[in-house]
Amino acid sequence: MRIYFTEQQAQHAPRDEFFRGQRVPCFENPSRAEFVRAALLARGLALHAPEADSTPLLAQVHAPRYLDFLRTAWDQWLARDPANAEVQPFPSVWPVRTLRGDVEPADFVARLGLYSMDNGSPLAAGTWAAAKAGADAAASAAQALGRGERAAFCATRPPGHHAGPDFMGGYCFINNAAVAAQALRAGGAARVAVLDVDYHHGNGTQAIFYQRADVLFVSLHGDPRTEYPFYLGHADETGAGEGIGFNLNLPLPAGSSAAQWFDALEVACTRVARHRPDALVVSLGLDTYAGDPISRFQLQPADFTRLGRRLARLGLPTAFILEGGYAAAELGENAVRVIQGFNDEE
Ligand code: SP5
Ligand code: ZN
Repeated sequence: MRIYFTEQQAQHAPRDEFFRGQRVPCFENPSRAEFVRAALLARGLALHAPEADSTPLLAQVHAPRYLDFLRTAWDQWLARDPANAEVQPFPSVWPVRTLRGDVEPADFVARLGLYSMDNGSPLAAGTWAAAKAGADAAASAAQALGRGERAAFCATRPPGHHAGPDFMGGYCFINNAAVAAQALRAGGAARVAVLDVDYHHGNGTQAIFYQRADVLFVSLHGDPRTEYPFYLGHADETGAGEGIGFNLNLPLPAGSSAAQWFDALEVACTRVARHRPDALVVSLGLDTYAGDPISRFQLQPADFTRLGRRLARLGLPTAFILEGGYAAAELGENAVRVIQGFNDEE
């Protein structure tokens, strides 16, 4: 398995986020990737810097005006007031129903709201650099599969699966799983499947591929009636237009056991296999872990080995993209378990 890591990840380091009415240190922080790196190195696994430039792919999964905003957001924030270097911008107003999203406001915070689904995705000076490097890793993973690698793993952050065609959200800015899927298609895969096992529904990935039959999206997640992202991820979302039948959501109640979760994973894997994909992208959130501070499933460390084994049995070229997982100190070991389970099954 070819593993990607990038030092750029550390440049996305916002200080704090809103949580239950307070500002608390960001759950999604550089230590997550550092713990993963340490666990990988401790197993003697080699880490590679991305070789690919994702630039042409970005425009295939995100709107140009969103990418322009994201690339220049921090400079725009500083242009408003140099003292903003020490201040985190947050959106405070959004173009919900009846308001217009087609006209970009001149005001920076209003633009930030236009391109955000929540106030939970703080920007920092190096957000673009880190997110772009993560997307480069996703493109590199796809390229590695194209060269005949059995699997690749992107130990990158920030995560991506909540980022939609033209918005950030849920700690996500660029949809790395979508970049990988699109890169695989460009590299000759006729059909691709994205299997999202993060605790939270991958609303961004679903939205990007909702009208397409070539990229199947299957997600296993906390029921959006009670869990973030709340406004997408229900079982009746099955695709639109050409994509009808190519979206499968398997919401599970918060608090679900590992047994319930693996039953749903079987359903997911069966649907993936029926698609007969040429390659698989796994949105690997490890926030299904029982010890996760913001999520409510009950997976134990050994369950991640079992997950890796099950995914290997699909027999597909597989690109793993790290998504969530906020028990940072355990994140590295849990990621390694997925990799070892996958490799052991070979
Ligand atoms: C990639 C990813 O995992 N993003 C998750 C974003 C979640 N942001 C909202 C967090 C809300 C947490 N609410 C916790 C309630 C605990 N009872
Ligand atoms: Zn998550």
